[in-house]
Amino acid sequence: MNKAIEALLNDQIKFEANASMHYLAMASWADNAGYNGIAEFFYNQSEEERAHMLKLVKFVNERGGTVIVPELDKPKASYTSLHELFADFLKSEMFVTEQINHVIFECLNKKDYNVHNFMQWYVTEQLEEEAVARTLLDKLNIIGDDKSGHYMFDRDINTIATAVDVEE
Ligand code: OFO
Repeated sequence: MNKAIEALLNDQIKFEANASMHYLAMASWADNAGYNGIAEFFYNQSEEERAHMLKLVKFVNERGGTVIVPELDKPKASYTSLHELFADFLKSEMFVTEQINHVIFECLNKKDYNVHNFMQWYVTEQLEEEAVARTLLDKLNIIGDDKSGHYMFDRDINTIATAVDVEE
């Protein structure tokens, strides 16, 4: 495997792992604050990001590359509002999308069509995840500070997220 591409895939392993820990911290904050639906959503997101990381780890190993298991950033532990929580979620997904686009760009530059092909799965996944994050933030913007709205958002979040995923 091209060394520059291998390094980019290792970076991506770190970004996915960071996202997993970031969402775990979000789940834990929500759980503690009594938002059980939001907690479940982020526990699941955290698992998904871990799966994305593992998929990359296995791919790099299969291709004869060397995986560097990364040191992770300490995630933010508390939030002042649901809006802040979901704005962070969208920001995190947009960052990952940007990084994936960068890997794809470099694959084309270096003519590594195998990795380019492998990364297409991530492109589709990011489209879905960004759409979910954007929809949830839109809903919160409609709800504003209304506490009963937050109650219903927490109750319905997993249904809303699944519906966006299915539409995609
Ligand atoms: Fe790894 O899918 Fe989003 O970030």
